[in-house]
Amino acid sequence: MGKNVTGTHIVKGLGFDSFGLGANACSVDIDEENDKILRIRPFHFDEHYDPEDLNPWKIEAHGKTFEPGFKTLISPLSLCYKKRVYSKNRIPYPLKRIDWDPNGERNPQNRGTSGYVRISWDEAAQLVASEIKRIHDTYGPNSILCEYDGHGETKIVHAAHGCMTKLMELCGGFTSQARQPDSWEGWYWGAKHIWGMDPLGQQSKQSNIIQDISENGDAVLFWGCDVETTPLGWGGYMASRICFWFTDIGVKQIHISPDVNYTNAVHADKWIPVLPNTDAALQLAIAYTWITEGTYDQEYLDTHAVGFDHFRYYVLGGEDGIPKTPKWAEKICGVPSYTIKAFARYWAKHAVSIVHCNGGSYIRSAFSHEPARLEVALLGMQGLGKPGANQFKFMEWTLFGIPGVSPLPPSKIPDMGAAYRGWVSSGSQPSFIPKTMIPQAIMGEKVTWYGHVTAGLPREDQFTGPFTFPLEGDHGIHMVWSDTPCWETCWNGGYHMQDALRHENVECVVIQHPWMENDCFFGDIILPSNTKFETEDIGSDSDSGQWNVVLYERQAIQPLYDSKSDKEAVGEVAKALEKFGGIYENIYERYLGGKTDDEWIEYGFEKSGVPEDASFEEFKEKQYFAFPTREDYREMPVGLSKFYKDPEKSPLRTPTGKLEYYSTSLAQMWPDDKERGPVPHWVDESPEHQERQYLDRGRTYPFLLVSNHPHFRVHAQHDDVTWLREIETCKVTGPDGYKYEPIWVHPSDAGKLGLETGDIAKIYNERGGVLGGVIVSERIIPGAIYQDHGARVDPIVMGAGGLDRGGANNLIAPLPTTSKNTVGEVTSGFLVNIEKVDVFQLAEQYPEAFNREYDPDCGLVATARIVEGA
Ligand SMILES: Nc1nc2c(c(=O)[nH]1)N[C@H]1C(S)=C(S)[C@@H](COP(=O)(O)OP(=O)(O)OC[C@H]3O[C@@H](n4cnc5c(=O)[nH]c(N)nc54)[C@H](O)[C@@H]3O)O[C@H]1N2
Ligand SMILES: Nc1nc2c(c(=O)[nH]1)N[C@H]1C(S)=C(S)[C@@H](COP(=O)(O)OP(=O)(O)OC[C@H]3O[C@@H](n4cnc5c(=O)[nH]c(N)nc54)[C@H](O)[C@@H]3O)O[C@H]1N2
Ligand SMILES: [Mo]
Repeated sequence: MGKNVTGTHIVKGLGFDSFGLGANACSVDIDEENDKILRIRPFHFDEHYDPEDLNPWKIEAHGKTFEPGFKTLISPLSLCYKKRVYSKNRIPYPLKRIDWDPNGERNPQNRGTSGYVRISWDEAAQLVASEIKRIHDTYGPNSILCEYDGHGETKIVHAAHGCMTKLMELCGGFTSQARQPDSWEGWYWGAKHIWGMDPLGQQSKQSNIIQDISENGDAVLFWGCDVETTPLGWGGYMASRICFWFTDIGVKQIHISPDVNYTNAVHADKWIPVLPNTDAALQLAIAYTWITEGTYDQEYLDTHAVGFDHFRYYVLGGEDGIPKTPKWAEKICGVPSYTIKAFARYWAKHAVSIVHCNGGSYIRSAFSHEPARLEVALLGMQGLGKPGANQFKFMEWTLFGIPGVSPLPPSKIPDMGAAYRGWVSSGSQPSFIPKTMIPQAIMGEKVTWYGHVTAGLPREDQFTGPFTFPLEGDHGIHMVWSDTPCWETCWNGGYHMQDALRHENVECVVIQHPWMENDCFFGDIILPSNTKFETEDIGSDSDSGQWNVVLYERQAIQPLYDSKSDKEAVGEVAKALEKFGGIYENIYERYLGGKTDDEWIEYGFEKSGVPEDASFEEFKEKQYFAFPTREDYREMPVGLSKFYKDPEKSPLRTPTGKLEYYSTSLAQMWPDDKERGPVPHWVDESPEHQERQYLDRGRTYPFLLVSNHPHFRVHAQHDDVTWLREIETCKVTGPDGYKYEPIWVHPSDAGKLGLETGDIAKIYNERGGVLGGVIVSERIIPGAIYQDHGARVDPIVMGAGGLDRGGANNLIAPLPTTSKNTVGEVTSGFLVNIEKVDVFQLAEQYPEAFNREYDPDCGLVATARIVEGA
């Protein structure tokens, strides 16, 4: 015991949280000296526990054994995090926009360009409180939009997001920005109608699937899946270890994606390049091959499915006269017909499981419900649930706290909900707006949609509505309060959000954030919040599948500059509200919930699932509590094996309890929907989306942009981390010394376009353009262009038709949602063109943008925006 760690260290959970539940897989030990973070290193589960007492699980197959390790397999993003803490882009103190005068001219049109002056916390809190009171009196509480969902540091008592909603609820309500099931839009809107759930891991059990594949599987199909990138913040490198294990025991790994991502470069036995968001065509051609060659499991479908005849009719061309042959698919998806046939035949003969992290960026493309449904359709045709043939997810294994959701043997999942101080569920507010429709709603458009648009709700929820914003008698949005200021960088049609935030409807924008980036530039009042290193908290580590622990997270350093935690920042506003009396009376105490931080931590520990006799004092001393693996883990049913064995006794959550190749509920609800009909289809276009290369628009914008989750960032986070920016492929240094966001272009396209590695180019469509630095590479399929999602906005021209230097390509993503009756985001797999630019000429044309203070090591710096009081 204690063999790996010496000296003092502070334990922190350092993953990237989805819903404030604090789960992560990247706990770290921090060495601190003289109030400085010296280094961040892996955390050792066995520091205070004997490994044998923790009952290590084992996976055994082909004479080999796979076991958990005893230190966290943390990602570079976490190892580098001290550079984020000490970033030159930290907001040092409360700020007010220089030309925003609450008693005079508010100049909304200048948001994004104006400078800021330093103010005191007291003044900042008074300003926010007065604005809340004024908006309440003039328009009512629903005129305040709270943007509070999103990823954040894994904080519990000092919640990264949503503290303001606790306060606003006490003030009579607010309009909530509803969390999308963004990560797996296509699954949510599509797969649910064929098998009753999102991807398998999300709602149902996937226990023991790795054991099952190891014993019975021939191949794992990575369909748009980069386990060396996207599980890092959630599952650490466990997924990577599992890929090496598969190689070790001879389980083949087949990858389908437009790019050579960080996983197929290392682990793939076979890579099948496909054009972005054309997977549905490829899937239909696989179904065609199986149907015409008689190599699918009709007996299984007879007992486990309904409506297969409708599907077969469509695939064979009965409905539209177009048989979905491999030749037909080849022209759309770029995969040669012989490859499609060979692949379909291999699959039919072998036990194949499909793995996702969250689905691949095409799951967030136009009509994404179709490829998601088609994947389940294919799995069903090969006897879904039989040994070696399941689907599983490689990350967020404990997201909804469902036992058995991890494909690895689980222990008890700690529950951090009791101590959690942020986030009021978006569904709890009568006035809410899907995140994808925020810009239009702010600009005064009446928006309508179906469903509560939050992950985890049952299928039927998609049929509730229509919902509308604004509610009858309400007055639209007049104030925005955001603790997640990266909408323009992370969502659909970002340039419209720039227009919305500068719209005259919006009288006040309050931002609460540690770093000066993205939507922060549009704030009128900016409250500097801080990182989890600067506060004391409780947390958990449970997503790696190794060990589940509850963490006592001591404060590592004093708050930097004049910052406060999000909880404390909102607390300041609560105090300032009290002077107005009435509903605001005693509101600070009520906001705190009757406990000090310490008491919340203790309460959280007691309610987390630890045994009743576990001592809080011992927990504080050891800094963690570890749960042993559950004794009965080998008995837990594998994935959908129970459904496979007896669909009557273990039905799916569809209306018939079976796989629905024809969805009667979709047919009844929306008989005229051509985009998401009862049977999954290939969809060419819709009035909102013409994103196919072979359509007219494809002549003007001939390339499909792939915008994956960034390897070197978590969405909008970490773009300022100096150590990551040093990596050669992380940024491309332009002739002007600016570090541009990389764009991958295939050599054959680059030749035609006259582009070379190191050139600066503009990716554009009618919605505007973003710059980037070219890397000519065979890592991307010809006809597609690749640029990561999430680079920081650095505006040259703002608003629709604008231009951005930072390379935040969500600015030019389509604003319309997935399809007619679904409101998912469309942020990847859309059409663009690309051309080389001369940055010196642009600098002459736009001196203000090109002369902004800038440090190539960090990128944008906070002081660039501060005009007085620095
Ligand atoms: N092009 C493209 N776009 C996409 C996707 C894609 O595949 N391609 N994927 C989509 C998906 S799946 C998702 S989940 C979304 C993610 O979209 P978001 O969840 O909106 O993005 P994050 O960058 O994770 O955002 C969180 C924000 O919270 C801030 N933050 C972190 N910790 C704290 C804290 O303690 N306090 C405060 N106040 N702020 C904090 C971060 O700095 C950041 O600004 O993006 C979507 N957008
Ligand atoms: N480092 C890092 N990790 C993250 C995040 C991050 O921002 N950075 N974000 C987290 C979040 S919120 C989520 S939701 C998950 C997302 O996890 P995923 O949805 O799995 O991630 P993506 O990067 O969108 O896509 C994964 C892979 O899909 C492939 N792909 C892209 N387009 C297509 C296509 O049209 N067809 C096919 N077949 N394949 C395609 C690409 O090879 C890409 O590498 O990641 C999480 N982890
Ligand atoms: Mo996500």
